[in-house]
Amino acid sequence: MNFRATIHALSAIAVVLCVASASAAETFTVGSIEVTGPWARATPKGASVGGAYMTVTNKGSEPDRLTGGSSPAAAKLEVHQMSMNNGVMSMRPVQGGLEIKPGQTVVFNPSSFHIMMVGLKQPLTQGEHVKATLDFAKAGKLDVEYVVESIGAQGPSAASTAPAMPGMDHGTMGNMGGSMGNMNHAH
Ligand SMILES: [Cu+2]
Repeated sequence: MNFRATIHALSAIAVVLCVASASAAETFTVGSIEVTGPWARATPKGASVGGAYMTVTNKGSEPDRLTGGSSPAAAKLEVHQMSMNNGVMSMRPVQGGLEIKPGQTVVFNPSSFHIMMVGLKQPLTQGEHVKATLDFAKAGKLDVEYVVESIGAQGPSAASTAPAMPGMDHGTMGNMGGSMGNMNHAH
């Protein structure tokens, strides 16, 4: 094998590796609902809540709603939305669940919709997998597994290219009853 052939062989390997990591996101399906690439953020010691994210697609012809869920790792799972009010980032539960229209894809990420794991039984540790069951009004229950990424992660490690959003780290919420800096948590 001459030098040029070796280079070609190496770049071919690099391409294969890229494709492999990009398609590593796991997909979970129930009825017309497809959940791709679930991930969660590691939490600091003592945190009572953690954020979990994913992409949800409704491949059916009727609307569905994600109403919440459960996990052995937390007391309950709620659907939350981040929003900016008068320059202050706050979050609130999505009342009645989040509607996912036919053909619609909703991306849950640290700056908009997220699954809030409320009442964490232990900190979420980077690298671990957290089992959870999501409740869809129409499609029913879907078992998924969240891969825990670093505390400041903006996405799953295969796609962590989202811009950083300072001041919005779930970790800063700490205990919901305690000081939350500029984070409001509407109930
Ligand atoms: Cu939240």
